[in-house]
Amino acid sequence: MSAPHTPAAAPPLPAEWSRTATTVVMPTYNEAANLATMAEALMALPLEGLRLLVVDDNSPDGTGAIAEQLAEKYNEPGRTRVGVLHRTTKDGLGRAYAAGMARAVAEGASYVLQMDADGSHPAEKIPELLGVALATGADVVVGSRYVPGGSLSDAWGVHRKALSRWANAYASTILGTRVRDITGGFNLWSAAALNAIDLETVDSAGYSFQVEMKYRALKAGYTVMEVPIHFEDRTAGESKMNLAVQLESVVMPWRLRTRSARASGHRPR
Ligand SMILES: Nc1nc2c(ncn2[C@@H]2O[C@H](COP(=O)(O)OP(=O)(O)OP(=O)(O)O)[C@@H](O)[C@H]2O)c(=O)[nH]1
Ligand SMILES: [Mg+2]
Repeated sequence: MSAPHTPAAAPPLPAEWSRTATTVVMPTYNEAANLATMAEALMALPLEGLRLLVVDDNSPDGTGAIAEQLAEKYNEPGRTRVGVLHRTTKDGLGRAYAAGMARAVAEGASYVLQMDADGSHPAEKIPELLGVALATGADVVVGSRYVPGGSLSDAWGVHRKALSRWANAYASTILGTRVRDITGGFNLWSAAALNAIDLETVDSAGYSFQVEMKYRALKAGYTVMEVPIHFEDRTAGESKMNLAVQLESVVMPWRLRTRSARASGHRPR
């Protein structure tokens, strides 16, 4: 007798698409409680070409060593599925992403996906993001909390939700973009877009990286598509958000706007 058939939540991608070289770049700082679960969810996806690159800033809780153990667990001779980029000091999420994305492209990724290590971003949405990129030719696909169908964790109170919405509207308005989730951190990039953005010159050390990257992509003429996601509260561990990175996020949209106006020879609006 054959095993009962459980329908998949979503149809798989065509086999050829599932082999696309896609690297998930995951910055970590003290994510020992979360990393193994994240890796397991990613490695179980029906995406043959998927790799994980952990970018660890010498986490005191031993996340870097856990990442090495995961590499040992999932890598096979001739097939690297998990890589680790060790950096010496905590240098901000933006810097970790820029280094990891550059490494991923140098190692041959056609697409790079940014993803937090804390369980906030839904791994099961990755095939859809990749499918949208491949089907439409879009070079940037945003996993979006703020398009219809997108949502925020119910664990977030009214104030936190309002602050997140406000921060998003703030950056979008100053920069005059129509991206609904410009602050979001679950985004897929083509290697071509990353090359055009020139990661080495990205200014943001912290969370404003998300805004700066999308703005640079738009300015370079790339289309940004948005796919709805549900954003969960972090599963375990502590937030790394602090006043310095929040201030950078307040100032950065103005800086980007001024710089862009100067480059095009116009006075800032
Ligand atoms: N390598 C590296 N990773 C970082 C740094 N700061 C944050 N991260 C990672 O970036 C991701 C997002 O950071 P979070 O602290 O979750 O920030 P957040 O999502 O805005 O805040 P909460 O989810 O509320 O905790 C996580 O995977 C962090 O471990 C850093 O300086 N270096
Ligand atoms: Mg988080």
